[in-house]
Amino acid sequence: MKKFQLPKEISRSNVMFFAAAVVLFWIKTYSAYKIEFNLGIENTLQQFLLFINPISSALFFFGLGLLFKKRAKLVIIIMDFLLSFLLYANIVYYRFFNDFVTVPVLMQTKTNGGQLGDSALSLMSVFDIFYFADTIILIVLAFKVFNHIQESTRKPFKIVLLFSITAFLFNLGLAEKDRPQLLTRSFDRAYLVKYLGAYNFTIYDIIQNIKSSSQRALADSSDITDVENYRKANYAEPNPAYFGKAKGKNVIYVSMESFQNFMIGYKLNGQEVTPFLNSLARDNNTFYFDNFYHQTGQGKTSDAEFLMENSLYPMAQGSVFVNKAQNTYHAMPAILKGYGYNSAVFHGNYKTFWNRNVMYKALGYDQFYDAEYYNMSQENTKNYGMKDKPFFAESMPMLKNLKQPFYTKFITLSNHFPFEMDPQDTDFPAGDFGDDVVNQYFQSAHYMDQALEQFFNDLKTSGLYDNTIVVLYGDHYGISENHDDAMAKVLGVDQITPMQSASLQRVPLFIHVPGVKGGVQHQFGGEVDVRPTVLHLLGVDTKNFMEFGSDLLSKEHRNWVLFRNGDYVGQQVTQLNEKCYDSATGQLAADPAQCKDIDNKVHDELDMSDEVVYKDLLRFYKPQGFTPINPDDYEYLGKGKTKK
Ligand code: GP9
Ligand code: MN
Repeated sequence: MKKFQLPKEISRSNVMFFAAAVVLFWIKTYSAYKIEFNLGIENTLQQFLLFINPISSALFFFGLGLLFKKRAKLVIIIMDFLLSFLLYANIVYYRFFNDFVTVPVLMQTKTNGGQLGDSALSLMSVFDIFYFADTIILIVLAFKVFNHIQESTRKPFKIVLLFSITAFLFNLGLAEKDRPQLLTRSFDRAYLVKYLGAYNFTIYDIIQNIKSSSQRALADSSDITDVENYRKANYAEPNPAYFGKAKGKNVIYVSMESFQNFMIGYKLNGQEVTPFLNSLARDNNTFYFDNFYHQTGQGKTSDAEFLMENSLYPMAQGSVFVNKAQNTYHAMPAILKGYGYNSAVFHGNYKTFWNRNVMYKALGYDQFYDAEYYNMSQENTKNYGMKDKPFFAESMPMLKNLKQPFYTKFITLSNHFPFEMDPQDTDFPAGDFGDDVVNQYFQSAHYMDQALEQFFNDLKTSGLYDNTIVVLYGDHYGISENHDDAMAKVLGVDQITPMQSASLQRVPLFIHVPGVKGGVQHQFGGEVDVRPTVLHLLGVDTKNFMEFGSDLLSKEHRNWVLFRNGDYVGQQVTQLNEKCYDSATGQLAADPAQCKDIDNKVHDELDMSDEVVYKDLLRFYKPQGFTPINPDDYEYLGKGKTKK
């Protein structure tokens, strides 16, 4: 029988072999996405992007083979094997961690093999050979079909490179359309994989890590001295009336998603939107701060968390949770560990969002109850995850089981842009301001308010209430400047002036301390100031910590608050977009030089904080009495999972 043989032009063609490799690899990768990963595809565009995203990397890496003549097929096979290996490593890692392999994971010295250790084998199956099927087929093809050496001298690499770049830009363009600032905000690895693919994600991750470690490498221990001096000069003594008044009590933080201060006391057609929080603002044992501002940047919720727990500023671009999770921190959970506290976060979204599962280890959180611990049914979830009512209800038994004293954080979600509610979840009328986003905000804020009331009631029933201080804060604005027209109607003004715009960055802060007389507080402050305030209430001396906040209850509290963009609001003067305003009148200040003094401090402070974060300076500093934590000691495996 005559052996099957392709025409010679084909059998020796590197390009045909290359094309076969691209197609096989593409199909394999797409199947792996569908079989192995839960990427939360929400619409046809995302489905399409998932389908096309392997193309650019396949073209590029296999295209490298076309730089060679005789060895082209061999190089393509090697590339195919390496990329398949990377994909498979992600698959095995994902089966256990629901996450993707990153450079830091690989670099971790302790139990490696991507932290999986012995259990890696148990996560593999013989059928996984499928993920190398294309490599095997290519080897067979190279021997049996494309078994002639190419003789022509043509090297079509440049054309393939052009195709690869075009495919990538097309992919990225569509992805940015669906998820703006995908690369700069980089909130979730799963998103990057969904939109750009597993291979492009790895490249992105490598670039990010090189950038980050080069900044870090240039620093040394003398860099911390300036910060130390600045800190000493700006330290505000605790107020003896409050210092230690909540000593030994449990601590609960509640991040109120996108909740702005204008809502407090606001009535829509005569009806209070947030009656529970309004009552809290009048409560005897609650400090309610009504000139309190968010200071977040692109890292949104995670930036707020960072500010509250480290009293450092987030980054000007990107998210510190995502980009600087390998740094050393002296964060609240770690500090309080030294006082016998046990710490946990509760959040009804998946743990990789904002890189929380990595960052929380650096902060020293003992436990992270993420989506895996909740019933994420259709009915219970909306947008990013759990609706607030089932979230708090399901969290309660877990909270009650915690060893006391505890330090915990609850991150709500329902009041998130675009504030859409399922009809059965709201009995509150929408606004009528000619803007859906603004109109719906009243309904979702009302729902969150009800959920918080339920949570407080549950705390009372559980007996925890009297022994717990509760800190509630709005994480950042919810309504952006794009909705100023509607907001002018909401506030009953002609138009939103720059001063009003700044004032809309106020988020409420409540600190409920059992047995301590609170009251409405008008001092100016921001998220950076919460940590010293709370630590002082708990009787913890903060003098030796590298932090930038100033205790809101201290008699020495500085009465101004800066924004991440360098603007600030003060009691006398306010500087916005390089213009100086009189804070009382909202008019431009008669003498702009009045703004200079605080302006200098704002820039010094942001620069110092950036030094600490970019150069990872806390690794050179050990506060007196503080026992550093080791992130490798923490593991959030998820419900019911134990490490072998
Ligand atoms: C998601 C939640 C919302 O887990 O924190 O994120 P945001 O977009 O507000 O940062
Ligand atoms: Mn948020």
